[in-house]
Amino acid sequence: MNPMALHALFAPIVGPTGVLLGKDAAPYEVDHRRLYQGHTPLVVRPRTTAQVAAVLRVCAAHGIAMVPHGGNTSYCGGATPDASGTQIVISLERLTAVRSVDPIGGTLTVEAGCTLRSVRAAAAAAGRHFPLSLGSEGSCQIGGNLSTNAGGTQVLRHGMIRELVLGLEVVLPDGQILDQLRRLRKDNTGYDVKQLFIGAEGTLGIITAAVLRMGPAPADSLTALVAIDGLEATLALLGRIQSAFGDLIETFEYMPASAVALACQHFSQIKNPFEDLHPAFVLVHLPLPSALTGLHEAFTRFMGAEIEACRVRDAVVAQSMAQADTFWFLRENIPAAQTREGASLKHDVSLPLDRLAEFERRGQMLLATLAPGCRSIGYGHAGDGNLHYNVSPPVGVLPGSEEEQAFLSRKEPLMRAIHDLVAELGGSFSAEHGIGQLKVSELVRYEDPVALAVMGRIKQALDPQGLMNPGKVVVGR
Ligand code: 2HG
Ligand code: ZN
Repeated sequence: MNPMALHALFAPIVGPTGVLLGKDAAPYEVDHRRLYQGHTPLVVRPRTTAQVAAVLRVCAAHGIAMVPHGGNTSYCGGATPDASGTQIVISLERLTAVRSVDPIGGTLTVEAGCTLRSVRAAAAAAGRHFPLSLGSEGSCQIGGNLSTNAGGTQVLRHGMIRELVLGLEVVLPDGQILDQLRRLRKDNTGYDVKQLFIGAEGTLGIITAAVLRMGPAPADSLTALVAIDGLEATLALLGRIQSAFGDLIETFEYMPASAVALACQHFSQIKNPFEDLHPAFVLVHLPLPSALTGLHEAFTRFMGAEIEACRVRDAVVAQSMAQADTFWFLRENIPAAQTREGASLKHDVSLPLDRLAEFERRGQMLLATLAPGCRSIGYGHAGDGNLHYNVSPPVGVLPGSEEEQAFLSRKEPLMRAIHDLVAELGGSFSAEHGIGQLKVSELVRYEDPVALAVMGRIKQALDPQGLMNPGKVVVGR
């Protein structure tokens, strides 16, 4: 169907400002990593769940394929249409209401287009805390976070976003509204249907609103940067620090020297707070409840003993919010630093914790054989077993150069070797970034065939016409 015919179908539902054509649609046609350049005849921007439902009914009646679109921060092209020009984009950006806040029950009912930052601000305004933390919080939207089952830097304590959801509202491919916006901690009423849509990347329906769990707002917090020998020592520290401080440990992020050096190089405001560039660093964060006093002193004593016993090399506890922010700035800008450095190959892997160090060791050996001289920037959420095992070309390789092309040509064999190693060690090739269009063939290769068949049957049952985000996650099933 041509853009004007589509315009005539959808403008009456969402109004003239609710549809975008031509160059206005361009930002919705490319993913933020610029891996995929698609083409869409029309972007539809509903304002209400009823409008989303009406749009989906029209799509179902006319066989129009659609791509749900949030803040466009997918690492896997999950929200980008293909190049056929037949898939409309449905942007949730105008569904931005905070429908209700329940400070007693600790819940927040928000619409899909709210940015993560605005959700966290709404929780803070209610004297609570929404414990999902992502570097992209200013632009990513909660509907996208839910659709990809987002992780981030607080999974160790709070789990992936799935564990923060009590209720969901979803528009199904036929336009029916699934209303599961209950605010209940206990609700064993048959299959937990809403779970199907969390992490489905918009292939089964469009999430329009959610009931989220908020936690208590911390009275105080402690942020520290620890210098350490490497990943093995880091994981040993995790066990001891959890024994000492239990679930107070919210963030435990691993950064090898290669990652810190890159961040310092590309962001002049980042300074290594230690005199030396140690082999590795750990960012530790604990929100502190008001009734538990003396934790700062206990943490300082704990770290002193660790240094004394040569189990860690050094540690700095932030003395102010501003200093804590500098530690967070360092961690959160490693991906941006790697982008500024030029091309890189990303591997978003997770391993059982007792296999993580072996993965890193054997990964280095693979790299030395398959891509000699290349740099592994393997950092991330070590506390929950998720490493971003990203690879940059040798120092000095310029963006756009022949050397960079030679580096990129190693992508497939390197990825295969790394993902095979992950599979051998009982890990996942897609820890938190999802499948999108980037990792569909990896899913087919590594997922249990029975699980793939179940996914295919669910897809077929809910979206028999195959109109919801085609080409993503469960292609050809
Ligand atoms: C992070 O943890 C993000 O900073 C990005 O998940 C990771 O760029 C990446 O690979
Ligand atoms: Zn991450």
